[in-house]
Amino acid sequence: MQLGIIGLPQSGKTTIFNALTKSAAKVGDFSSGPAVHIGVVKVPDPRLDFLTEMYNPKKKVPATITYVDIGGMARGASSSGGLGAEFLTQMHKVEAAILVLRDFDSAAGPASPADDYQTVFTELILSDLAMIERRIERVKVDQRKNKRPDLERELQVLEKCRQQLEAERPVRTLGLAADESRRLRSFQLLTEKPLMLVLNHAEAADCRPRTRELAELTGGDPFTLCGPIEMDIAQMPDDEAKGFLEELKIDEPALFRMIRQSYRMLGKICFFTVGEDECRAWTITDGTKAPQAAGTIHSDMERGFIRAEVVHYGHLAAAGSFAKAREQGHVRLEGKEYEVKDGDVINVKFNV
Ligand SMILES: Nc1nc2c(ncn2[C@@H]2O[C@H](COP(=O)(O)OP(=O)(O)O)[C@@H](O)[C@H]2O)c(=O)[nH]1
Ligand SMILES: [Mg+2]
Repeated sequence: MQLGIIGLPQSGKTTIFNALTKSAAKVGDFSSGPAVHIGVVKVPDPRLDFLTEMYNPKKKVPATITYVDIGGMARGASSSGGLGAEFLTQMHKVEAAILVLRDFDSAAGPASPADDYQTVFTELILSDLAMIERRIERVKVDQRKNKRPDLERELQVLEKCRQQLEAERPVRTLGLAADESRRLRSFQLLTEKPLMLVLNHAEAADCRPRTRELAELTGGDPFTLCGPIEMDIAQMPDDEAKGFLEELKIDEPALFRMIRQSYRMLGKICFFTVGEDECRAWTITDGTKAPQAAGTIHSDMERGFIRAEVVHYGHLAAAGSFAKAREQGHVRLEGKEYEVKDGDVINVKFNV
């Protein structure tokens, strides 16, 4: 799972990236604008910790999320040739974007996250619109040479997108059918990707009014944090961080909330594999069937899938051992149509 962190310069992207990934990329005036930072976060999961204690494997392999700090989004990009090539390349690689909005006064000006949201949103809309219009022209040229029905269908989808974007609405909320989305896939439209809003507020500030304002403006539910505090926490040893959190009356690092929110936003879940060699968490899209879930482990497992032995984490933990869980009737055999659930512990039977 890859997410891109975007926003206007000096909004706190790199600070938040550092907090999420426990990195130490340069922030502030010394940060080179368009630099891209990539960091991999191990997803903390008490279920995997428990399974690891139970099986005592040689290796514990948590799920991971990759966060990409994508700089280089300037105000008014659309009027000067569009969003940069590097920005677009990075955005094409990520499944979703996290938009950081500055809610603290700085040298860049007084805080105005709602205006900044509009600025960024407009850039994303205009970038998609330019892409769609280019493609519409292209398809029309092709159609003059050769009237293919698939071109006609593509044109219909493109026109739908154009109307949506001209009305300043994201393609995401167009409710496209699966085959329509497929036709758009190669364009990697920016406003089709899920977007998480992060209100980056000043220390000890009451950000509730701003959060409400943004929620009304966007119809979403913005995530709030204070970047520098989170960055400090991320760089402390665990026990020190614990004391610090208690002192500030913060329940948990924003990193944890952010990871959960990332899973929710993208409709992702985890299943586990266990054994003496390794206990491991795997990320899949909710609704994935057993063979395709097995395919994330190894393509042979999907190709040669026979059935899966499945026990839910909760049952396994309560029983205390796989054998006990089996005695209690919690270990099931599931076939090709089984939809894997969050927390399933799975043993794939396959033959190639
Ligand atoms: N007061 C305050 N300053 C922040 C906050 N987040 C970031 N900053 C500061 O804002 C400046 C820009 O941050 P940076 O992460 O480099 O922004 P970027 O350009 O979006 O990557 C740095 O000096 C940060 O220390 C915040 O929540 N509150
Ligand atoms: Mg930066």
